[in-house]
Amino acid sequence: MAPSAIDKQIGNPVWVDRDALRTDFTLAMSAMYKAEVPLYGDLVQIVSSINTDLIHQSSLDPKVLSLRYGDAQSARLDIERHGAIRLGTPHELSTIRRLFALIGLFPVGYYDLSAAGLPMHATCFRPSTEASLLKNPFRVFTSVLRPELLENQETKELAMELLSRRKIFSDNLMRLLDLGDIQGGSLTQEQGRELITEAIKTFGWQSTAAATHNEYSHLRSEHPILADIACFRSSHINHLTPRTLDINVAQDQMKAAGMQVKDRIEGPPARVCPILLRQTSFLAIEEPIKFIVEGGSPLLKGSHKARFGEIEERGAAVTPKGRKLYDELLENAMSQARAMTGDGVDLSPEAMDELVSRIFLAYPDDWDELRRNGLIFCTYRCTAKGLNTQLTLSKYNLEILVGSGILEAQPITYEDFLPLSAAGIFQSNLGSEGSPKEHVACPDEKGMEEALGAALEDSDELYTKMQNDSINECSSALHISIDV
Ligand code: OOG
Ligand code: NI
Repeated sequence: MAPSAIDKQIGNPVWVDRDALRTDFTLAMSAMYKAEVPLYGDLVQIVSSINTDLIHQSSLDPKVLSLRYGDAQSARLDIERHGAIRLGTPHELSTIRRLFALIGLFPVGYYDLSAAGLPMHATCFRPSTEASLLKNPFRVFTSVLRPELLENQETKELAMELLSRRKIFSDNLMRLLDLGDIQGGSLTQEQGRELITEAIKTFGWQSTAAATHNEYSHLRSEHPILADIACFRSSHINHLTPRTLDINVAQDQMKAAGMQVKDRIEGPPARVCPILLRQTSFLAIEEPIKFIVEGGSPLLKGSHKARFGEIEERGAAVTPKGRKLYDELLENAMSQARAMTGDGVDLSPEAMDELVSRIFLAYPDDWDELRRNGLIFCTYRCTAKGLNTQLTLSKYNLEILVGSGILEAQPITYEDFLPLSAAGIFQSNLGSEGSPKEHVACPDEKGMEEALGAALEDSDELYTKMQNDSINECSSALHISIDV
């Protein structure tokens, strides 16, 4: 029963829907980013016009359209798919976890960035149920500094000192998080509105650094990412990412619009049946900032590069078997590239694209084949024919049901990130694009969970659950059991 005004008066507050709150949050972030980084607004326009053209392309069979673009027509295609922040301390990370939980985002997956030479690791805060993803799939790639990976003791101490001094969450935000805890993870409409206003302050740009120019330069010389993480008063969102339905066309149009674009599209090559995700971006722009000066004003003028605009094309979620094949082929391409060039020399972006495409010919590119080989996750639903067919046995094999048109399969959209692509995106914005140099990987998933104050969810388990739930629903609707 819908809660009434009387309920509110007698102390039964009406809780705001978390998915709706996430949409308000996404829209507020988008408006803020477009206002602060006008080039990003141009990017959104490019993507949106390409998407509209593709969706309305009358020559495409609706079935092909739906297999290829999945949920694109039902989900909010015009809303951003993700953003990214870089945090400095366990306290910042656990506070972000509390904040994101209130808008239905939960930490899923572990991304080790040490293998790419970055002193950080990351998780993806995202909706974890199908219903919630359908309402708004916005997620946040959240990385956090691992000071133990910094080699220089002095730099490490400086970074820790700067981070311990900064306060990226307002008192009002902290109060709302406490309220959320007391209220069992829910907020009222009014509290939700306030939460968004306060959260936007955490993710907005603060052009006056919280460090001197000397301190900034010191951290930058150890690692450019360190200056970005430790020298500012907010945890500025460093990009937002809309979903494009054709990233190659979008990349060309970005170049034509005069944007400085990343060398290569990250991820798998272009395919008939897209898998995982492909990403590209316009590179971080140089923005004016001011440094504090010891002893007070005046401030010293300078500049900083952090914020960029990214786009992504999403395909099907692959199973662990499909992922293994993806990783093997990518590794194969990279080792061939290394063998073809000398030390410190990279293949041209075009030659690398060509090499990757050739090696990926070994990855099946047909929906049925991908599914039958157990390379992708799918949801299943009964067709009209299926619902009207008299099934005589009590048990059927899934493949037979699909083959005879009783059930149809729909690839599940990939909702996560790729560590190598993420590293490529980081590097392109730090001015060190090229094939990633080899580093010794030292993942610390447990350390991440301790800092979070929560366990990480496993994305494969979430996809498997979506797949199994759909099979169970078909089973009930047809009154049969289904053998997988
Ligand atoms: C995050 C880079 C990774 C992605 O989509 O993989 C990323 C960052 O630069 O902080 O955004
Ligand atoms: Ni990104």
